[in-house]
Amino acid sequence: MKLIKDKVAKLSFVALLVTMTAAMFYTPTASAHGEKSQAAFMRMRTIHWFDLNWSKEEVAVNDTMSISGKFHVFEGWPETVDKPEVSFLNVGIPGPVFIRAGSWIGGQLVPRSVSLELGETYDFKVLLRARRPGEWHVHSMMNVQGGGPIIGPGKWVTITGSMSQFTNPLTTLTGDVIDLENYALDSILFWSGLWYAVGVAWLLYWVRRPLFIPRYLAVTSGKAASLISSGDKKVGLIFVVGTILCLGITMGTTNDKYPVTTPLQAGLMRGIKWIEIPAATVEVKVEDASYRVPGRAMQMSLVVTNNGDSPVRLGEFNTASVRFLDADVLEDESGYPDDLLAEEGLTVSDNSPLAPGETRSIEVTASDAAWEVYRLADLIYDPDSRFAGLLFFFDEDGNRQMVKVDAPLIPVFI
Ligand SMILES: [Cu+2]
Repeated sequence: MKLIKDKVAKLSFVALLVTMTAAMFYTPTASAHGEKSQAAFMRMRTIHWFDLNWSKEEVAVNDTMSISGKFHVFEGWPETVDKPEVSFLNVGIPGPVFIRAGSWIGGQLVPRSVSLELGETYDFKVLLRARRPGEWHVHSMMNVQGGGPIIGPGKWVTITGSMSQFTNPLTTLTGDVIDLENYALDSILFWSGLWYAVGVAWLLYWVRRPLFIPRYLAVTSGKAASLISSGDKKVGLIFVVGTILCLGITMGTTNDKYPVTTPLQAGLMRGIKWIEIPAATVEVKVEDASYRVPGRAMQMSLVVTNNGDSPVRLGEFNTASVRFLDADVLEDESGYPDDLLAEEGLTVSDNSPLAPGETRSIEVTASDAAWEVYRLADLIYDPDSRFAGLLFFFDEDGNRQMVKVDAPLIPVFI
């Protein structure tokens, strides 16, 4: 009876091991990245991405495309998220379907982390080279240490061709031309395989013993020492000595083979140039703001003062990459992703040009299914329900002014 139980326990353990191993190798194709499940306040109150441009919608393997635009680092950065003192400009794509050929902030190459200033606006560009054919959702993204990845808008991009054609040639500092795509792949496979085999052998050696309950009983009855025989100690020693010998010998041969190596470069770049934006001459005060759950609409009561010298109209409200436009003032011609664009989503009670010197109270409604689809409405269940975003005002000549809003949001359920 005991024997059978032991057998069952061992078999279950092996089955578990096999399942876990299989799970590690099971990588289903992911087409999106859970951008909708990122907390709404993270998307609304940290990095505001705007003027985004994806240079291509279809690109062949080995060809390049770029994502460029601007991002505003919000002053009202949430207390619960670390400040963007160590940030890395990235892209959100499902695995290495592109390689990043270069990224720039304020015209400066940023292969490393950068320090960003709250309240400033930066322009950026990421150059990508297509690697794996398919249809992929391509986002801009900022990785913030202590804050996680802050995702920007995503657009579907198709990569055509065949992955076998992909090459990633590179000249090393010692003058060798290598293809990074398969450089030293044999060594990588060999070492991964070797340590995997050693690990499995070690596990199997111990798994064939009585498992948890018998061991537990032996330990509690003070016979723990009897669980490890002198044979076990010898085997353990062979593993230790073997591992050290193997490392020592191969380290020598590897050093001979690659005499010059430099560590991966990782430092922090400060003093990244932001865009000098003249202070906005339009002043906006949020009197109150509410979100009507049944109507999927956010309503703001604003007091707008035009301190400039030309009449302005409100054209856009941008929050968490969703753009609500007043079609009378602004039409999108940049090919912005449809699901993030509410072309007629912005309704203004009186959007006639606001004359210089004039102050007006307006009711602004931003309504679109995106509130629910992009799960921004979840904001109302936060302990600190605040919304934030960018308002864009335009004068007759199309000059744009950006005004930030940041205010509590009160939900209305009826
Ligand atoms: Cu996505």
